[in-house]
Amino acid sequence: MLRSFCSQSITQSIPALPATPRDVLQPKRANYGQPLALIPQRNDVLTVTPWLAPIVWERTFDPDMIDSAYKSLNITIATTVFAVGKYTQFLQDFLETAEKYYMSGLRVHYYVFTDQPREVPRVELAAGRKISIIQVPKYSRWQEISLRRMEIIERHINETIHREADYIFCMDVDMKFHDRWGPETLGTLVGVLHPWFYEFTRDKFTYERRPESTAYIPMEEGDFYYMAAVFGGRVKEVHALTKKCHEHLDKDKSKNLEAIWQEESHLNWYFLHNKPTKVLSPEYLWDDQKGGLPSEIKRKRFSAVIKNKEAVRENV
Ligand code: UD2
Repeated sequence: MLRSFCSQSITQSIPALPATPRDVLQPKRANYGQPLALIPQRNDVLTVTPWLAPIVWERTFDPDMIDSAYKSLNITIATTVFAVGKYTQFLQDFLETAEKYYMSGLRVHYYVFTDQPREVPRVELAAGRKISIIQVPKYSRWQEISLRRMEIIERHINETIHREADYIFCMDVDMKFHDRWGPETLGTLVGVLHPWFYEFTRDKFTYERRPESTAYIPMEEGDFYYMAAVFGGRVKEVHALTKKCHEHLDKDKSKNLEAIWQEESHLNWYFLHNKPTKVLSPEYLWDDQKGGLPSEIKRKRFSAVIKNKEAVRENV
């Protein structure tokens, strides 16, 4: 049934791009501050994982140098966002703030998945940026709407995105950008630390704990608790991620199982077994319900807005 979705693309098309942008950065600026081998940029937070992936916090990168290196790469960043049912009300703020802060100066192709294409607001886009609207069904439970994103993204990457973009970020819609979110976030496979769990030890993480589930993580395993409101990477890697999570979601469903945090539980399983090559700090995924920022969070770049769950969800 899902194969028959109407795929409606608006605005002009951008030419197909090489699938593999260079990994070696060539900044155009030479006059940046020297990195000093004996002086860490941050001594209050972990800035590299045990598998040597950077954890991106304010002051761990030079934004001007990063911008000048990425602007010459001519890359396109696909950005998927689902707005089904009453969640269309979040699109305007999401898109308007993204145009202000998200990947400024780079090519961004938003893919808005919705059951109500007419409700997608017309937002003025900067040069090189475009929106495609893809119609999807509305499932009756919010959990189903949320978890089905994996299979829909998998299919859409297969059908079009693999030709249209180099990198992809998949994002929740009930969110707003507040500050720079730039190409320092790009990597082969990217996860984000959950703002409610980054201070905790692994036994406190809300991983799926039932061994019958494909998302099962034993108490003595786990690196971080990643939030499913954002994940990304090279298109091919994110395709592999969504495919595996979709397979696992289906396997569980056939046993009448739904993981405790739906696709977020499966994402955490995936990142445990396929380590992200870059991890974003909670600067990149804050939750407004947490209130003020603790001292380690120097900038709130993107955050979940406070919403009345009973009012916006299909079921409670
Ligand atoms: C939490 C996570 C979310 C995801 C989910 C797991 C937060 C802030 N977010 O989300 O990342 O892991 O749990 O199930 O903790 N959506 C619709 N229409 C609906 C329902 C959902 O479009 O009726 C889409 C929309 O893009 C939304 C996303 O699914 O942003 C996640 O749903 P949610 O935001 O209601 O779930 P929430 O906040 O509990």
